[in-house]
Amino acid sequence: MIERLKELRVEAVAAFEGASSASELEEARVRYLGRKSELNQASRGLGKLPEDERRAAGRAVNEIKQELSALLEAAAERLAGGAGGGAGEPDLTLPGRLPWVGRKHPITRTLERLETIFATLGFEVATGPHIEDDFHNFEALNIPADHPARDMHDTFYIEGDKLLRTHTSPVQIRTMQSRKPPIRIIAPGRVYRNETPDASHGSEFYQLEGLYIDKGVRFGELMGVLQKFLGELYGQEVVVRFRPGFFPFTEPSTEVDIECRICRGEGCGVCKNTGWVELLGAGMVDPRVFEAVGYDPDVYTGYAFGLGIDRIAMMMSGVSDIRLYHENDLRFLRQV
Ligand code: FA5
Repeated sequence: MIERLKELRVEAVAAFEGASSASELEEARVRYLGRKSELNQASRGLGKLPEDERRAAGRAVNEIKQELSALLEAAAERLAGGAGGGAGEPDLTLPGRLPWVGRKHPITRTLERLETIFATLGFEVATGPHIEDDFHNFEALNIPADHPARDMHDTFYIEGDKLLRTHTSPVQIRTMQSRKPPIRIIAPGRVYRNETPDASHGSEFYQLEGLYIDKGVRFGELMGVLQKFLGELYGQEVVVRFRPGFFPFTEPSTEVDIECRICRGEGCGVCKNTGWVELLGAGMVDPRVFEAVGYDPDVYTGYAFGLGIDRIAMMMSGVSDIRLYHENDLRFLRQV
């Protein structure tokens, strides 16, 4: 009997190790370990053996059962790990796995779109530092110390007169200091305000500054350029509203709103139930700014504007919370 058990063991090992699919393995299991298998029958017949043979045969049966059970488990694992799951065959009906392709952040894409539109309108790109000084961020823009307008910019101060720029307007000053008119620039970049974030306010967000200085520039040109720009961005049917506004560095000044594209003017959390979203501030450069940079206000005039890029992006893709852009959650970023 021991001899037969040894033969059985060799056959079973070959069958388990050679199984190339789950069904083949199951067949081998039934044959060598199943209820009606030779091994099981030998196990049941042990009682009929003479005393001296019984013990040795019993040990051999148990050892073989244990070994074959372990081999069966290993073979099952091997087949499950292979192509096509447990079946051992690839499932050709499954959809292919697309490789993950990275892409630009929606704010970057919006920024590039804005740069393209303004390039066609003759604007070139200028940049400036994020760590600014009091002169460029405030003084030269006609916001002296203790001026109430400083309260509108909740500023992160660093040390001395250094601060994180609260808007992109200091790039106006740096550009005018380093060049002579005509100047026609846009200056996009990140700005910082110590504000409590909500659906439409971030404490870090992006602005794009525009500046055009030459002889004889008029307010009507500013309105025309902004209307053209918003039409290019949102489609010619966009509803634009120019509201009187105040900025110490422009006179006269205007705030420019568009009808809220999340609720189509009905009122929602993003537009604070007004139906309008403020996208930018603008106006004619104040003569005091020209004096601060050494331009003659009797010779030159110009306009400036500053818009919130995050808000532009929100209105373009119907995103209802500005904070989503800065949380780096790929589940959101893959959708917009
Ligand atoms: C300014 O920052 C002026 N420097 C803009 C300007 C430039 C006016 C040139 C005139 C001439 P204001 O604080 O309103 O203005 O911000 C401009 C735009 O930035 C707003 O219209 C809005 O779109 C966006 N913005 C302002 N605060 C936030 C914020 N906390 N989160 C997101 N966007 C904001």
